[in-house]
Amino acid sequence: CTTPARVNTPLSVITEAFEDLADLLKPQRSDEIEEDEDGLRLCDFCSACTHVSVLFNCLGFAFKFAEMEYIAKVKDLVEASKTFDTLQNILDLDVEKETVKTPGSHSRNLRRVRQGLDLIRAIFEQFLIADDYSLKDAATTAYTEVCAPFHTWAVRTAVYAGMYTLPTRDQLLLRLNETDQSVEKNMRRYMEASRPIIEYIDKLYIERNIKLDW
Ligand code: 1PZ
Repeated sequence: CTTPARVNTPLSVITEAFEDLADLLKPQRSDEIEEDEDGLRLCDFCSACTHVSVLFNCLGFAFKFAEMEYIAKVKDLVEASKTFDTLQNILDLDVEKETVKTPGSHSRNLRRVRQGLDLIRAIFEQFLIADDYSLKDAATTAYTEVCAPFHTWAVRTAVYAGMYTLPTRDQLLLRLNETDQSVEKNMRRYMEASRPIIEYIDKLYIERNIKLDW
């Protein structure tokens, strides 16, 4: 069969979703006088996060658990978006109820999804350090940096064991339908776009005097 000259790869779909989201964070030129008080809308955030799911299809069975975890957290936020308009709204309610860190609360799930987005960013960053760097090593370093400090011993052990089952670099490129050049471009674009979003989420907690050590 033939391959079209330009196809939408899974990675480019994710990247574009986060670029669109990052654009929403940029101050609107037209109403500069008044600061945008509402901030990011939950439904916009969720629709970008939903796209990440396609990445999991490339990882194999060992990461089914991570996939289910991630999807469950995003799904909770999608549900929340039916009642709450913005990310700020869910934090404000949990602050009021003192349930920010309570397992299953929207604010806790938002923190987990944010960690997932940051993990992907860190994996991409590691992946691009060298052409011969294995996905396993890239993912292990990224996980150790970004998520391991916040996970239980049992989860960390399972994740490190799962790393051995990750596809090779070439297998990943094949599954993602990317070349060395296109993957670099798309990963860098995701890294750029996700950074302000991650920072924005962190700021929501910090502004409410919630430390980010969990
Ligand atoms: C293409 C690169 C592939 C690299 C794969 C690296 C995968 C790392 C997987 C991390 C699994 C974490 C699993 C479980 C975490 C749970 O302890 C917490 C529990 O939260 P609680 O319910 O206590 O509030 N759950 C999460 O942190 C939810 C989100 C984790 C999933 C992140 C996945 C990121 C995506 C990886 C690339 C596709």
